[in-house]
Order: sequence, then structure tokens, then C-alpha cells
Amino acid sequence: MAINPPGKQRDHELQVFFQDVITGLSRKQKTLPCKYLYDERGSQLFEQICELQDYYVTRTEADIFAHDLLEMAGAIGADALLIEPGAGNCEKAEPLLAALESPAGYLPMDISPEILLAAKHRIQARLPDLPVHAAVGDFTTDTAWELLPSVNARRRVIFFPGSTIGNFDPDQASALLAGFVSRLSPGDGLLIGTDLDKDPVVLERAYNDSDQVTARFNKNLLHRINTELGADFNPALFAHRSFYHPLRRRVEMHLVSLTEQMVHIDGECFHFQEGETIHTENSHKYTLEGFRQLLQQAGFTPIRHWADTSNHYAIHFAEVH
Ligand code: AVI
Repeated sequence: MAINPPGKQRDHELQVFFQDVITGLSRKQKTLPCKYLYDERGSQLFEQICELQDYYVTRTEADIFAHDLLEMAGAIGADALLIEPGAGNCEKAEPLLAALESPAGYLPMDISPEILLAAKHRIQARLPDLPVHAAVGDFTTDTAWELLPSVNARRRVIFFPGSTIGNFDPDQASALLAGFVSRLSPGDGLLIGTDLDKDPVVLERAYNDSDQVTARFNKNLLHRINTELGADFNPALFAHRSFYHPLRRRVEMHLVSLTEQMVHIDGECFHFQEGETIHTENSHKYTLEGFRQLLQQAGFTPIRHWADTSNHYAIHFAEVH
């Protein structure tokens, strides 16, 4: 498995985390990049969110995969190399790999080496003939892609499930998709999950679950900043708030300061008014047509999609044109 030296890598990551936090909290609308929601505790809480009745996203995507997996495998075709940025425990790729006709290999990428290694062993035990090479790194950087070995295949297909694309703003999503195109060749493919725009009541319930798991997930970011960067946030003085923004077609997640307060991070001091928020995440919801346009602009030709009967979620297959 390709991996950078852990000590140096960690120092660099902490430095970047610190800079991102200082920059985000210095803005007029305070923001924190949503990728930092996923430390170990945050990833555990996200797994709990995926199990919630109120959070339809994971369950709906899993139902579509279960129902349409053979058609997806057929669209991808034989002798394909599957590349999965942000693969996590690779549990969505595993049944797809098993359904593909003579897959050429599987290249998962993730920032967590432990989870990736366990998944690689599990997949190799189930599919012993399949070449699996895992790369540890952030798929939004070139370094992670440079760690991937070259494997001969009839076509390469990027697999990007989970509606992760929704957590990028449209401009960033467009750039990410264009970045995928730049790493592929004409005729290569993309299989990608997107949450669809729908009744705001359903959306707001999903991000304000009755068990308050999403609230803990959101507030965990403050605990993380305290632990890793030595800040003095009092998470009890912040409340979770999520709401649907109809014009921007997205669910926004914020942390609301319950009082006027000061927070210190390594000599830097941040003032919060009562009611002021830190914007911690956007989750964009697409129409089928809107997402097809995004694919087109990035350099993909949309080929087909699979959705649930309520049109809550879609998995698109597209090819580089
Ligand atoms: C990972 N991502 C697709 C989730 C979403 O629905 O946007 C993250 C999440 N945030 C709150 N709940 C789930």
C-alpha cells in the first residue's frame, strides 16, 4: 500500500488544519471546511447518521444498488479498472466488483490507512484474483492520485457514491468532476451518487434527526479543534442548526453561538455575537437535469441513471467525451 511517512505527514496535516480554521473563523460569515467533521469520532457519528430512520440518503442509495447492480455492472462492462476516491471501508464497491465481468483491478483511495488496509484484506479474501492497490491520501490533492499504480484495463471507471459531491459547492463540484476527467481518457467512465432535490420537510428532518446524532456530529468539530489545536471552545455554548435553502438548493449546517463569547486558538482570538453562526457544511441537492448539465460541462456525457421510485436519490453513469 502506498503511504507517506506518518510523522511528517501528520505535522503537515495539522498545520493545514490550523490554517484552514484560522482563515475560516476570520471571515465575516465564519466557516469551517466540512472535511474536518471526519476525525475518528466524527466518522463514527457519521456511520450512526447513516443508520438513522430520519436520514434516508444511505438507505435509499443502498436500495438502488441492491436493485440495479447488474445493470450498473453491464453499463461498465468487462475488464474495467475501478478507482474509488474517498473509499472508506470500500463496502459499496465490494458487491459491484463481485458483479463486474472480469474486473481489471480496484484502486481505493482514502485518508485513513487502517480502514483502507482492513478493507483491502477483506476484498482480497472474497475476490482473490482481483488486483487491489490502495493509496492513502486526500483525493482532492494530486499527491494521492500520484500514488496510484498504472494497471492495464479496457477502461477506467471512477466510482464516487454516497452523494459526497453534494458537499462541494457547485463551482468546486464542477472543478472536482473536471479533475476526474483530466485523470481519465475518452470512453472511461464515472459512476456517481447524488441526492435529489425534494420536499424540504424530508430534507430538514434528515439533517435535524430526532436522536440528535447530527447535532453531536456537528459539535464534534469544536471538540476536535480543542483537542488538536488547543482551542478553548465551550461546545455547550453552541447549538446545532440545519435548514434547507431553496434558492441555493442545499441544506446548510451551522453552529450557533448561544451567547456573546470569545474563543482562543494558539494566541488568536475570535469574537462571537449571540446568534452568530459558524457555517460547517453545505449539502447540495440536484435535479436530474441539473446534475446532467454539471457532468456535461465537466467533460462527461451522461449515459443513464438509476433512481428510487420516489426520486429521492440517483446514481448516474457517464463517460468521458
Ligand atoms: C457525507 N455527506 C454526503 C453527508 C450529507 O448528507 O451531506 C454528510 C452529512 N451531514 C449531515 N448529515 C450527513
